[in-house]
Amino acid sequence: MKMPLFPSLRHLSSLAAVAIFSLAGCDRQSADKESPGGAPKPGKTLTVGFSQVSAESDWRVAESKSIKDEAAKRGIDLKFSDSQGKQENQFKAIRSFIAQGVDAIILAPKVETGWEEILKEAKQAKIPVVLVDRGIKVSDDSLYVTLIASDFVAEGRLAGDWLAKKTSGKAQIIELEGSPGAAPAIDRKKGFAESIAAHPGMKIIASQSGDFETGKGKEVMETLLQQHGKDVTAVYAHNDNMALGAIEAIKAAGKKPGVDIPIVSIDAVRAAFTAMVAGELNCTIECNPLLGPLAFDAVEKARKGESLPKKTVIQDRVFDQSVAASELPNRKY
Ligand code: GZL
Repeated sequence: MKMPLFPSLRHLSSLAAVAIFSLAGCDRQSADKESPGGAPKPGKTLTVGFSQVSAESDWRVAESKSIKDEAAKRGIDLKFSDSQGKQENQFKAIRSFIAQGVDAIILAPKVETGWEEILKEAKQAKIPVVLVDRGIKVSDDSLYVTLIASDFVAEGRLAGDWLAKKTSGKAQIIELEGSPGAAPAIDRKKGFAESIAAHPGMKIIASQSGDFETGKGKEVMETLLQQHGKDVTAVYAHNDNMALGAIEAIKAAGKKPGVDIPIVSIDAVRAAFTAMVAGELNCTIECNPLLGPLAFDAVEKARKGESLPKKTVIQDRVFDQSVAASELPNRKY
């Protein structure tokens, strides 16, 4: 409201009315946020903001669907924001959620770092933040309520252990890495390296990011085949989509993926099972994206002021060609 230099009685009374209303509003809002148990008012629809990385992979698409389906099932008003792979856009989305006064925020963080400031703003606004899928590095872990994610280091180790068995501990490996700075890329690299360190005959001869995307995975594999085509004997991809891109590149180079060059990847999306049935992919380590139910359980617990573990680790399984055909019909994503 624009106030004149010398306010009349009329202006002052309307100013007072605005002040009372907004205080009441603020009081009501903070009451909503801090009401005993924090439970939303009976009949009040819960509003939750979800900041998603992008739609870069089958895994990501499945995760978004799980969150949206679960919100619909619970009658929750979901504000969905796709950041097109840019952390800056995730900051913008979270600021918008705060301005809208959402009851909670679910965040799938693109990268591990840079979250202190924006999460302090959410904490200031008394809006609980639930992390799904990827972890972050912050000095104060009270800035988020809980993290629901797989153990990416373990996934990398499982991939390395499987490849060691498949190649009897002798392999010249091309590694297709996920997005730079993303927890799964950092930790899957770490776990795989730890596993193959036990096998002197296993060596990573080249490693480059394909950003978790099929197209980039293909491009990177094409380039690395030009440089290392004569030496490479196996491929490790941080996700199935990059492995599918690599399969295309290997075929274009006149070699048989899964036969001349065994491939192990991570996610266990349906397309990976189809590739294993076709003999073009050898093994995929599951990384379950169906996080919607757990995410909203955490939101509802946080709203009621119930304590939550700092991290809930999703259990993952290993699938190879021997089980691909029988498992394919059971795949939910
Ligand atoms: C894992 C997730 C990764 C998937 C990729 O939790 O962050 O990002 O493995 C996705 O497919 O792009």
